[in-house]
Amino acid sequence: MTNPSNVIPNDLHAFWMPFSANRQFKKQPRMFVGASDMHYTTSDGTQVLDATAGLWCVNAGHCRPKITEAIQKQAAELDYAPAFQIGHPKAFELANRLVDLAPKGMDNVFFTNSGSEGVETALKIALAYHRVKGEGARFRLIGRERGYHGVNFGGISVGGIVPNRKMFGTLLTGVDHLAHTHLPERNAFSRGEPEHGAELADELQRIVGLHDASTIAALIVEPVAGSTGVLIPPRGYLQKLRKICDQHGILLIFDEVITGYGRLGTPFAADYFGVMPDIMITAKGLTNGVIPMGAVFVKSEIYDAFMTGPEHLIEFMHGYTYSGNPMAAAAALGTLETYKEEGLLTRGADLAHYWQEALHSLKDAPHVIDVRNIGLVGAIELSPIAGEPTKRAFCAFIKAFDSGLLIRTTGDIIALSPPLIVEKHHIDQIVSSLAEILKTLE
Ligand code: PXG
Ligand code: PLP
Repeated sequence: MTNPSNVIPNDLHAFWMPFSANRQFKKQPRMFVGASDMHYTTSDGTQVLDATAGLWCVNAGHCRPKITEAIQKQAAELDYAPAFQIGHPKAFELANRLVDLAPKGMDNVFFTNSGSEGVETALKIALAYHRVKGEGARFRLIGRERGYHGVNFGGISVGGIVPNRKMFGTLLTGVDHLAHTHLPERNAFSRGEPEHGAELADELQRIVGLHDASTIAALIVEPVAGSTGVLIPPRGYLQKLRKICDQHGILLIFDEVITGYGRLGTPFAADYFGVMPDIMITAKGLTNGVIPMGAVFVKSEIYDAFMTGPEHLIEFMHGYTYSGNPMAAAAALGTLETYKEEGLLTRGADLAHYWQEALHSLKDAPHVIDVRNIGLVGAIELSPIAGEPTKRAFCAFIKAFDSGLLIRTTGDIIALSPPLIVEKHHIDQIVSSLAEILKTLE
């Protein structure tokens, strides 16, 4: 099979890569062929320091023995079990372990295969919950500008990323959005939660006034928006959202796909902010990224509301062929074991200050217009090249890669989220490499 005539024949053509510049990539491929702990190995044998935990998911570092062994053993013991009307012990064991780890009151878990499916699941639970309670008029879903909730239709409807939405016609109806909370003019160079902007939560009150609470099912937000460039909630903002939701019987859904499993130095962002959602979506770090899996947590009141009617009937018409599948469950159990043994779900708290000060040392580096951080997440926002947004940060990504450092960029923002096993000397290396790269950017 050959490519169009202007491209050299290769075997990269068939794979339509997700969220990638396919043509640019296939001319200049970047390939990982191995990984261990904090590093990837490229196809030419270079070691690349992972400052992004893969795609925010490899929280325990790469190729960790407990996880590898769990998967190997599971593959030989029970490969697949039907997900509907039949169980296998590890899915139940995992659900119990997760409930023990989650904020108090999150008592039931629904398994999915990704964050995107977790989002669809959470939205469907919210809508169906009101209906089983006799409040079926609550059909509206509220999201937020710059929110990322995966790529399926429900998720892009409540999400707030214009390029992810505009190509796909009619999305879910009955959706409204809060304003995003990124206020660089007031909050630039914040350490941790920014001081200004909690009043943006009052927009929810305005939306309730417009549509009436009796039509609103749920509000979904990322506690810290990751994908659109690490947007940290202003101090008091999430608490206000919780209060307004409570006043009006609106379910609060936290999308913790990035913040879950230790990213902020607590098991979940709900713990960090002391704000308890009604539904919590997790994925990524659940299995250390090794096998696709998501877990949607719900409060027991929600689960219990469905457990009515004749016992032989299915209570919730939803599920995936691979919900809680044995390989994923084994990977997740191995992951939780690793987190526990190494204290990784709270390790971020010990390192957060060092991380913060290291990142903020880049304040005066060329092109830097903001540095922000929380837990073991950080962002360095660059001024865009006039007329060519995203180019400067993408150039930083390529230069970093070529110098042995993996970063993520979104727009003109560099987002950093190293595995939670990161050591201080890795942090020093990330920051000194970035300082050098920033000096060389156009
Ligand atoms: N919700 C949130 C908050 C996410 O961050 C998803 C849902 C979807 O998860 P899946 O597993 O379906 O991809 C995500 C995923 C990036 C990046 O570089 C972020 C995500 C995925 C890939 C890249 O910012 N977030
Ligand atoms: N499409 C078809 C034709 C199917 O039979 C199924 C599942 O049985 C699906 C889609 C959904 O697949 P999954 O359960 O893996 O999400």
